[in-house]
Amino acid sequence: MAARDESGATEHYDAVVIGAGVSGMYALYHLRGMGLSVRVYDGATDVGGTWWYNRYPGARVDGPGSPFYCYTFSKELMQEWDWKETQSEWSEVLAYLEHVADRFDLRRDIQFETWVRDARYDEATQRWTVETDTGVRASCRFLICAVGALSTANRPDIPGIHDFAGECYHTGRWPHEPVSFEGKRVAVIGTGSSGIQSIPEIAKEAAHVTVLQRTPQYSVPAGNRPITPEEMANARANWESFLAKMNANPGGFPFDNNPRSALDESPEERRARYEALWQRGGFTFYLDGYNDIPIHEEANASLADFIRAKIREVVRDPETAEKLMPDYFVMTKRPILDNGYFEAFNRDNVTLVDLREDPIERFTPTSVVTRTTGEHPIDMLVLATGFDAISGSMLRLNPKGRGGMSLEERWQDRFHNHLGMTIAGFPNLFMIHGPGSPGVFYNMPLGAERQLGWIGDCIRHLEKHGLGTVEPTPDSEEAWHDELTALANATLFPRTASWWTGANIEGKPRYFSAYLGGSIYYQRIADVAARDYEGFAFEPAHGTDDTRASG
Ligand code: NA7
Repeated sequence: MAARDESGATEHYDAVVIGAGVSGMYALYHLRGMGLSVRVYDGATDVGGTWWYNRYPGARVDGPGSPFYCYTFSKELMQEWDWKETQSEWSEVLAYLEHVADRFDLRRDIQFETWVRDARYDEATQRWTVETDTGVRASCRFLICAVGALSTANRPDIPGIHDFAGECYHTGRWPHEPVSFEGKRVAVIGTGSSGIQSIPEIAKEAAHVTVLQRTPQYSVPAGNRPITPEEMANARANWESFLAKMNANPGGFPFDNNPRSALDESPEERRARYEALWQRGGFTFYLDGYNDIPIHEEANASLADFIRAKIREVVRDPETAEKLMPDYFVMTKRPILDNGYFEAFNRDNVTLVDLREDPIERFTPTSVVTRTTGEHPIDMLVLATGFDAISGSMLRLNPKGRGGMSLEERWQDRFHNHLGMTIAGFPNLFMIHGPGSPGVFYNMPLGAERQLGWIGDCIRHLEKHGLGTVEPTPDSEEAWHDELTALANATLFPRTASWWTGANIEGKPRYFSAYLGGSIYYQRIADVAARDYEGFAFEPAHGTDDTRASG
């Protein structure tokens, strides 16, 4: 049980975890296993985080997929869960996470429907105080921010949008009640993963779908298929060897990426390779291509040209096909998988509006009005407009560190951090999948486990040496920034406007904030720990902490 103060107004824990998604659930499991008292807060009614919110039609795992998008900490869990498809639907991932919550009795330490609205550090007590919208106040030594890299919805501010009187849904905040599209005229803004997954599904039912596209995208057939009992049996029987491969692979999946350069092969050989991968579909299309596609312009063009030719082949109307032609370096925006996206434009009930030549002027209560084609009457608006990604949820939490300094102030020009987990001036605060970490470039359940392994060891280090706090030095933050910038600048990623570079949110610092080193990252953080947490500053514990929970 947690300790309570005499008035009962503040609950005391060793650690508070904000967020009960994939990362927060594991944070609870791991820290509780270390004997810490832990409380998790989440605004939702149950576990799942991003999978709890993103239940729009067509929402599926759109990375390398099942059965390896999963926790690895429990071999028994792996042995008992049957994944149905390679690209699991949101409901399957959510069922898995609910099973994990049951299996490890997580819910008893999670307070749902509770939004953390403030987190403040107190230098005298070396503790954080967390305030929630339900009136619960908690104090803790360690604040674990598992707030999600893709959870703060980006809602476009378009004139008249609030006057629109029809139904309006953001894909990242999809209603839990069934949404019917039948007989309705639906406009979808956005053609990222969420738009591209949902448009073909909406088109099957709606009277008409108007796709409002700002940036045409590359997308590849998802290649979704059932996972056979033999595949599941193989994954179970060889779990250790899969795990070793996952830990060694740059993205955290058990694949051997093609190590060859696209420029080492002839155009015919390249086309043959791309064609075979296209027929198979799935995220490995991008990974198995060639190792220099995200690095070398010419290698990149070979894949971009191949996908553009595919779009021209699939889309029957040449004018629509041209509007759908992407023109950035392929893979430098989040690579997309689809189930019939380009095919949807061959339907009579789907229209494409190219916002680059025909921008939205305004909404009326019953329509969207664009500059050239004028009024498009609609009954429903779907905002597939993405997220204030990577840093947005930390800034929404806006913790206050030493001297009351807010994260908003600290991060005005850049997301200062060390190792993607810690921030100078914010002692004992740890981020999971925050800026500066591999985050969305890595298998996220596995990445969370590996970061929390490091955080747990760091907490043990404090305990062992009677230390009260840990935080990075500003110099180590600078060095980390230089390291991740050098990695990014060796690729084509920073040259494209994307949510990876903060370009989708007005006023956001514009730079590539993820650590692109893949598994090198885990070696780097292990090395820092092995060198007695080089780059970190510690404070001795202030006397006896009599508010420490009993565990
Ligand atoms: P994304 O990838 O950020 O896509 C958002 C889309 O919305 C993208 O096409 C944007 O165009 C478009 N957008 C955003 N704001 C506007 C405005 N104001 N007007 C027109 N179009 C706009 O988000 P997703 O939800 O699709 O995917 C995010 C991740 O979630 C993904 O990795 C999946 O794993 C799940 P832009 O490209 O910025 O020109």
